[in-house]
Amino acid sequence: MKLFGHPDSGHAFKVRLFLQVAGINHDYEYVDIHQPREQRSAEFREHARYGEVPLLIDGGKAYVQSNAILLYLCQQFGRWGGEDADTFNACAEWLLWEANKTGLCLPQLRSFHKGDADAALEAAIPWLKARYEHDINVLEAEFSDGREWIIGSQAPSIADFSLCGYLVFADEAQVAVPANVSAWLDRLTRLEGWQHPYQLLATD
Ligand SMILES: N[C@@H](CCC(=O)N[C@@H](CS)C(=O)NCC(=O)O)C(=O)O
Repeated sequence: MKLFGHPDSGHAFKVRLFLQVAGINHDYEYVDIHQPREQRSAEFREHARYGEVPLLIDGGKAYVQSNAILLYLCQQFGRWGGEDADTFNACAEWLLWEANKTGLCLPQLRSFHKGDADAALEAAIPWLKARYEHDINVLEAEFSDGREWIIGSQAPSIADFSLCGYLVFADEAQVAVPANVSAWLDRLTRLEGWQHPYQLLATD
């Protein structure tokens, strides 16, 4: 299989980190998402339905949308959330939560503070910060029972990989990470295969 990504993309990061930690053999291609779409490789343009990273090609088929790719992969391997229907559903719930909660405030706060967002975003910053505060407290409360991984399993699941996609950029988004979430992020960094997105998704 082959993954297309970019180091600025938390969406691509969650998929590549999963592939690395799970030890799934794959090729990786850097896509310069800061270039106009028509300048990206023909293979990428042909398969990336929405023109975005991540794109996964497996067995000649194209898979897009980071959380949908994670759901596909865990089912393929029957692990990391794909063990049984209940585990899969628990993961799916967290992936949908991520897309609509931390995934809908952290990337925007980060873009704003990095200076690569539209100036119009400034008016929404207090709203995005309030959203983040609410969402991170939900996550913090989840981990208050001392469990190591979000669905309570012995090993991380795709839900952990999804949730960390943009939380690893909390410093760039200029938001605080509370203690339980911070400890969980530290656990992720100790997994074999862990690398920061700027290394893991670099050009070479
Ligand atoms: N909902 C999508 C979001 C993907 C996305 O926004 N990708 C961005 C990078 S984070 C991208 O490729 N931007 C370049 C472009 O749209 O041309 C997912 O979960 O994969």
